[in-house]
Amino acid sequence: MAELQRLPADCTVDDIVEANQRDGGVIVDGWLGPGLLDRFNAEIQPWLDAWSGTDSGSEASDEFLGRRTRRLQGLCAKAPSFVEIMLDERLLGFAEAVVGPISPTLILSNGEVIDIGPGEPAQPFHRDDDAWNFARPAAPMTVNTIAALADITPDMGGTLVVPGSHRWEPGRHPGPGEATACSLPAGSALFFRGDTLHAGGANRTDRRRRALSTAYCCGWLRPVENNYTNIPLELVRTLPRRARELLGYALYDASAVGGGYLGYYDMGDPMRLVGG
Ligand SMILES: O=C(O)CCC(=O)C(=O)O
Repeated sequence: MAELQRLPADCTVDDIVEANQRDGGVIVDGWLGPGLLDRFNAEIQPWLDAWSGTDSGSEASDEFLGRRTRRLQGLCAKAPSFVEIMLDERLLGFAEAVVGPISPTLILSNGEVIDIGPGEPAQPFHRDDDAWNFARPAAPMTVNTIAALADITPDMGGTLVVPGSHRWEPGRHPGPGEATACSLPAGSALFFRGDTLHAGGANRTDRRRRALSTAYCCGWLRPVENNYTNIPLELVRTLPRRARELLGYALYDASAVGGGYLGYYDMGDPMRLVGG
């Protein structure tokens, strides 16, 4: 089985980019130090305790997210130390190097705690860029990191990665032995490109698998007008449903045409925020 390279915490952005060019992903051991990890874990705990189930407004999306998996978004609001994580220079340098050829700026695509519960099956293999499956860019549109918030072993749902799959033709599926399951001590992280096949692994243990995904995408992955800031929510709530959908308050579910899911409101259906 092909394994991913492991780099030390004091590695350079170039080391991360180079390993990604070759393998599609790399592990940075000790990416998040123990102090930051403790603070972040303490900040998210009440939110994890209050989690009320997987309910994104789409059955297909719920299946993909996992019904036994607690997920949190809106992390800048829920966990102040997330700001420190999203500003990490190794992460930003990696994102700029990978996405830079097709976008002069970045935008946070997703900051998400992914806490896989016992008995959760593995996700289907996917590429993060396939959320925008109609696009044909000359470089990946996204990069992602999966950081272990507590020790993660392969049998707990360690991320499955297919090394080299960023160079595969579309439609090729990994055969037996082509994927590797990440083993990540707390604080270590997988750094990978948006065109690399990966999946959350099956959790065959009685422990939860707690990880943080921090993903950046091209700054142009949005409409010309910022409908979310330009129109007050109180006004949006008074508009016809079709108008609310057209302003972006509908979950984008392109699973029927080979795409992904976009626009979650706190892992749920954004229409809930503006009147159901
Ligand atoms: O949790 C993981 O290890 C990967 C999750 C993932 O790829 C996803 O939810 O899209």
